[in-house]
Amino acid sequence: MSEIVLTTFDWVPETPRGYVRDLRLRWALEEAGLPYRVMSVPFRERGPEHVAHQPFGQVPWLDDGEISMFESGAILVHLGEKSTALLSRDPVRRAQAMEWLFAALNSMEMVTVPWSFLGFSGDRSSPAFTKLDAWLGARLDRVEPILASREWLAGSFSIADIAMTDVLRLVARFERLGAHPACRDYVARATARPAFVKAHADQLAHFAASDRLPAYATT
Ligand SMILES: N[C@@H](CCC(=O)N[C@@H](CS)C(=O)NCC(=O)O)C(=O)O
Repeated sequence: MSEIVLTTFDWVPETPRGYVRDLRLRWALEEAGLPYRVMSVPFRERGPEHVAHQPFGQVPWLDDGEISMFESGAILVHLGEKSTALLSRDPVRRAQAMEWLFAALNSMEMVTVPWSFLGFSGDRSSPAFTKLDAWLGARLDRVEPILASREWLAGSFSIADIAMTDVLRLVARFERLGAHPACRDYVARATARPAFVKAHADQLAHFAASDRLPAYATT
């Protein structure tokens, strides 16, 4: 079996720590019990080698033998093919996991990312933020009864739950799940899983280890 190598930044500022998308893949790998190694690329200097693996100069990407893949959702599917702990072989469950994976990354994250960017920038009374917040609220209103009616999105825990939880975690960070208790409980349930706890702690330790590097020491 080829070695799985997950690449992320060597360092990021405090704010995104615990939320960088390599977390999704660490979490999946821990759930599946697949051995892997973590490699770093410089946060500041993103050279041609980096862009050859991730054309937007972002992270994460994953190497698995002759395969090198970027996009966390695509990598989750790749890992799902390796373990039934991540993706059922039952066609109905599998279809549910795929639709909810895409819903998390497309229907939800397409709203949560601009919403959080504007939220972090501070002006939450701007018309743009108000519109995005209403859009997010409408999406949450639809997901709420679904999460109230089932423990996991596709029968058993799957890659769809990793993606949806990670997307909703960012919303929870701004305390925006107050009116959506089923979403809040779902995030709490998923992030209590030992695989998430380890993945999260490992990411924090990974970035903290670079705080003393000369390139980042004064930041
Ligand atoms: N759609 C991509 C998004 C990747 C992404 O946004 N990565 C962030 C870290 S979580 C990043 O590299 N940000 C630095 C930048 O955009 O310059 C995925 O899911 O893999």
